[in-house]
Amino acid sequence: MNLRTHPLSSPLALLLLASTTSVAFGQAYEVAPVTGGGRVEGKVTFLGEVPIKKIVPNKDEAICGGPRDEVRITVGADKGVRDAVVYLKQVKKGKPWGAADKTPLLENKRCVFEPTVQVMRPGKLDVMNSDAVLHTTHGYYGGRNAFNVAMPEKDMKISKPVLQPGYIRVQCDTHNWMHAHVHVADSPYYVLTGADGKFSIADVPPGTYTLVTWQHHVGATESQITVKAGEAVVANTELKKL
Ligand SMILES: [Cu+2]
Repeated sequence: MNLRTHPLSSPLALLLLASTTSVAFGQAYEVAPVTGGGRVEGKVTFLGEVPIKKIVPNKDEAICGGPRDEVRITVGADKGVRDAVVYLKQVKKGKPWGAADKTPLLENKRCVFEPTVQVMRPGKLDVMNSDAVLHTTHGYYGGRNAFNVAMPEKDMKISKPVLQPGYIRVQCDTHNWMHAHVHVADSPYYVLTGADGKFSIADVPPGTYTLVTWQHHVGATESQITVKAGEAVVANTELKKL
């Protein structure tokens, strides 16, 4: 398999790429019967030393806590990477989105975003403040606003429409160490890796695809895969931080 790290894997380049591709390839996904669907499965690993960032809260310490180390890549005992976004790029037609789950939630909790990484279909995103301090949840598609929600009260919840596929970088404008990552999918062919780093994407129409593995510290890693009717193709990805 031809595995390569995308040359535009710096965060800025990735943002530019995400915003331009979603404009250039903005056609809506079409649900169509899948004949002889196959599966893509594999494991995302990181073998290097886990990168750490020192977090030093400088306000609201009673709720936000004190200085601490934050891992930039969540790696399990078997080197599996949790919360990598794995998806097939720009699939034009295929399986239905499936039954709608509950509205996705982005929670501000003890001055950390939960979840830190999520993938959602286009739709509503609930933003919630679970702390008795002001949080200002600000999402960007590249340099453009996706949403900007100031929530001064505990238990406030505000629903925002998030309709454009692409990557949204989220920060808190009140607490500069708070970051989250929301991917708005352009097709149902996506998944978030579990704690063991494994993933599986089912009902893929036979064909050749670009498989993208995105992790917020590493960026995007792409590989070409070919799915044959009724078969599973194994696509393991080892993340490399350039
Ligand atoms: Cu905040």
